[in-house]
Amino acid sequence: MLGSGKVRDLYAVDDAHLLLVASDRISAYDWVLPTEIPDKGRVLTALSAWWFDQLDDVVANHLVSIATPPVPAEVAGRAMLVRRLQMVPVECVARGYIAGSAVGPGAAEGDKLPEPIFTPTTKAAIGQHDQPLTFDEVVATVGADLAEALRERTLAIYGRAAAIAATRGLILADTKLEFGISGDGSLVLGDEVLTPDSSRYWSAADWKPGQPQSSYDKQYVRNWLVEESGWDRTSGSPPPELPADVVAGTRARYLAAYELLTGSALPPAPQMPDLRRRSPSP
Ligand code: Q0Z
Repeated sequence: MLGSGKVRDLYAVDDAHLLLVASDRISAYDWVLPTEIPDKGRVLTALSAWWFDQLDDVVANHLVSIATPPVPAEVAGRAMLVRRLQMVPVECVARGYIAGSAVGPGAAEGDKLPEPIFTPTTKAAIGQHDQPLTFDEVVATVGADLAEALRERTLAIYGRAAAIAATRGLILADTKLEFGISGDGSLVLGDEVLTPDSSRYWSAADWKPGQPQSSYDKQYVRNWLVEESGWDRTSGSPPPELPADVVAGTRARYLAAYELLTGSALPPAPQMPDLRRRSPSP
């Protein structure tokens, strides 16, 4: 294995390719919960692939294919075969609404910004939090030309994605993107994109400016953890197992996000080919 995040794992395939595997693990309040959400990895993988396709006239991307058998059945449908890039060490965030960040005077959580803004951050190690970067700090890190290109591409992607989400009744409040540089020096969109784990989607019908909004998927699990489970998140002790109904409710929300955006049901998991020898045909 080349690396792992809280809920994803990265494997080397060859000099030019990697396998990015989305697990069914879920994180909340900086913990990986002890209970998996069935199909979450396939939802995030299929949704990323759908967005790469939607955006392919805006930006090139690293996706080669969704790996199907002969990769092991356990990862089929949740592994992306990707081009190996030189990753840019900046998390590129675009936001069109105020959420989960410091709020200035005259603005409140949930408000729409006058125009979308680029709010880059550091790429923190596991267990650390990403720290905000000024645009000048991005320039100092990657140079002025690349910094300008990151800002311009990030806002172009956000603009297109938010417009698509709006046609499905969803507000894309913000999104976090990662870019890399390909062999020919061009800027390529990498990682997972526009999933509920990297983006805040809100129901447009339920949006009320000036207050915190319910994020599409994890709010449900967060609410259970804090309001019903008896767990004290300031205690330092790990969160409890999720009960079956909370697993089912969380899974349903991930699937609903996929279905709302793409207009289709999540395809069934790829099946392993049956390699047993057939009886000779007549
Ligand atoms: C992505 C990450 C994960 C841990 C490296 N196309 C690419 N080329 C080179 N490197 C990467 C990619 Cl996507 C790359 N990460 C993020 C993913 C586990 C870290 F699954 N790190």
